Amino acid sequence: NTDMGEFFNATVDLIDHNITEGRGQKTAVIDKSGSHSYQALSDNINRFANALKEVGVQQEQRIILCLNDTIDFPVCFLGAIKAGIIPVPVNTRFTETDYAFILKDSRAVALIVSDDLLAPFESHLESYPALKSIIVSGSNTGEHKSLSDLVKAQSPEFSAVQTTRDDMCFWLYTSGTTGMPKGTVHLHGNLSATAELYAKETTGIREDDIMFSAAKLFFAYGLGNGLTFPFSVGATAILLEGPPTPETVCDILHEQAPTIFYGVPTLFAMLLASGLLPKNGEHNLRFCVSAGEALPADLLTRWQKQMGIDILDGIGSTEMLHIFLSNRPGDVRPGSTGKPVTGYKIRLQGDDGLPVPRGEMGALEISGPSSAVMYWNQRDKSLETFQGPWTRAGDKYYQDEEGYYIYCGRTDDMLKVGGIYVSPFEVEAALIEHEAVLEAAVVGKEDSDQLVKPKAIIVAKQADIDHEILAEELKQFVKERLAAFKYPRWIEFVDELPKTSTGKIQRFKLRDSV
Ligand code: 3SK
Repeated sequence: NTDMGEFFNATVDLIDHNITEGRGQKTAVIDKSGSHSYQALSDNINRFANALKEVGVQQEQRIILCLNDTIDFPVCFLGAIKAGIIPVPVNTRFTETDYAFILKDSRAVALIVSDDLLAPFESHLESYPALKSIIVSGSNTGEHKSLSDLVKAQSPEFSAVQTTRDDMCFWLYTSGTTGMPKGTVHLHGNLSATAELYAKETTGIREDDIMFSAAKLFFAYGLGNGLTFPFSVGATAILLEGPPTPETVCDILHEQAPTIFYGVPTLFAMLLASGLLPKNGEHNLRFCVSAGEALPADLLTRWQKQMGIDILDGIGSTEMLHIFLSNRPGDVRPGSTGKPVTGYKIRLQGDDGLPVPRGEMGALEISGPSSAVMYWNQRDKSLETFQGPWTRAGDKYYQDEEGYYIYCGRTDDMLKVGGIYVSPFEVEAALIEHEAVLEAAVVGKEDSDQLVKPKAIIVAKQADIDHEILAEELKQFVKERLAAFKYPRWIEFVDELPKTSTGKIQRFKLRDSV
């Protein structure tokens, strides 16, 4: 059988209908530089695809995108996909070590990077023979090629290469408890599956929506919210280049009048505390969406009261690409993650590997059409996570008597802080580097909004050291070494850490004590 499967290209699927259905002049993206129409977006996607060919990138080769949220992100991401080239968007806050690993692991042949994000790559550029082109977005390109010059010089015509739904399309790197990030391999059909089943069917997005995601496009959550979903219905995406703070987010809510806002619980809590939110009746929001960490019931009710609209809490994963379990408009149960998104199956597994009875806690597994196929170069980790049609999430849930799913924590030691994974081992390793620290353990502790943040338990080398001064010093010490959100918000000093007879820290005892 030589049947390769029907032609399907994710870029063609997301973009072309907007032109054929007469939305060429409609605004697709609003970013710091202004409004960009669907026609301009489509033309620049084609120009970028041509540019990649010109610099010698071949179909199925990988290119790294380390880009801020501006129009350049969708142009590069979708341009590469149209040419059958594999874009690998990476977290703009990864460390130099992470980038060095990703360049090596992916054998990327090109790096497309925002000018202000180039520095951590500079020392590695010579070390990777596979890396042939560095293309810089922004005006400070230095000795490198300028993205805008390269794109401008190309034709706006480009025919998509022959791909199918099952062709490799893009990768997203995700962090684990130990080791380096894992390249999660997604297929061409996966983006449209999340748009159809979650965004359209579950939440009811529309062509007249203006969508604003605080989560950046390099996260699976942000990629759906700010790119796949708006383009799938011909809506408008607002992109925020800098960090989402109460000030920057509220400016957008006041001035650009989005109809859907996608956030994470930590940000919703900060927005409520800021006093900057528009009043009920003074905003254009139809609803909000929350993911990344469980949304506490109290936070949801305070938001409903102040804003007069719902937050649809859901859970997704990089491996499943977007949300597979969610509350729905008109069916929101505070304190729960809702019910399975149509087209996805959920099961909860007990320690014996069998499904748990209703009401009992089990490890969450998902089966659905947007699942990644593997982690690149990581056979053992792939086998653990991708079990035939089922994908393991690493979360524990139970299902109540009415079928709603209630979050109970992680199956591993990972913490989700502001929607982003934090490995306690990484924070411990940073703490241990301080000359006054003998041993360190990091666990999750709930703050006053019931949102988990890291707490460190420290054994100091000197018993008589001033704990207050050392605690402040250690917080600063971690902030200087890791992404700032990973620093321990609380530090407790103890004489010794609870350990097993083999010397392993008994984290559950520390968790109980916090
Ligand atoms: O963290 C989540 O819940 C999430 C949601 C959508 C896509 C990706 C992720 C990790």
